[in-house]
Amino acid sequence: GLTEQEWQKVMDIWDKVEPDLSLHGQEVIIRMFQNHPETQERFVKFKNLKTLDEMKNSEEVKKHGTTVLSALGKILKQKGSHEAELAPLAQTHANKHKIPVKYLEFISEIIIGVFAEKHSAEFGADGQEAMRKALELFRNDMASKYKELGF
Ligand code: 89R
Repeated sequence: GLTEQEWQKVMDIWDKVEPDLSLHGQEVIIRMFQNHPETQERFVKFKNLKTLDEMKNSEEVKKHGTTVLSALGKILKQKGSHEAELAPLAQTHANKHKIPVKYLEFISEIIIGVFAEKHSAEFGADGQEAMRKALELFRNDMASKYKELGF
């Protein structure tokens, strides 16, 4: 797990991100599609987006980015006691969307990269390390749920 101090660092960065979730979310989703095109294939609603411009102009991408980051924010705020949040998410991402843990690794690094770029002053090496640990915990617990679900 994380120390109270590490959770505090995670919450500090989240305070910076939260006022503009849609901008951060849009950036995360687009970068995930650009760096790992196989992730885009999982989205019926985004398969048709071909160019970077199409992605940037898509209100749906923005909306989904907000959905993803608000869900992630809710999870992080539980500081590891996220069973109630993770169960339904693992269910849909394993059974319905078929998202391997490997993809969760991709998006974790992208999230850290985007936040670090946008908030370099507040998000130093120790903050990044704390966020990395929090996202690792999230992934490990998702992986256990995936296993229970036979995915
Ligand atoms: C949240 C990662 C990821 C992460 C959600 C997160 C409800 C593919 C988070 C639901 C939430 C909330 C929803 C909506 C959702 O057609 O509308 O559980 N994701 C939906 O369905 C990822 C990654 C991929 C991925 C999909 C697809 C849908 C979906 C497809 C359906 C969209 C539709 C990257 C590994 C926050 C907790 C490829 C994470 F934390 F990892 F960033 N999703 N999802 N997601 Fe999610």
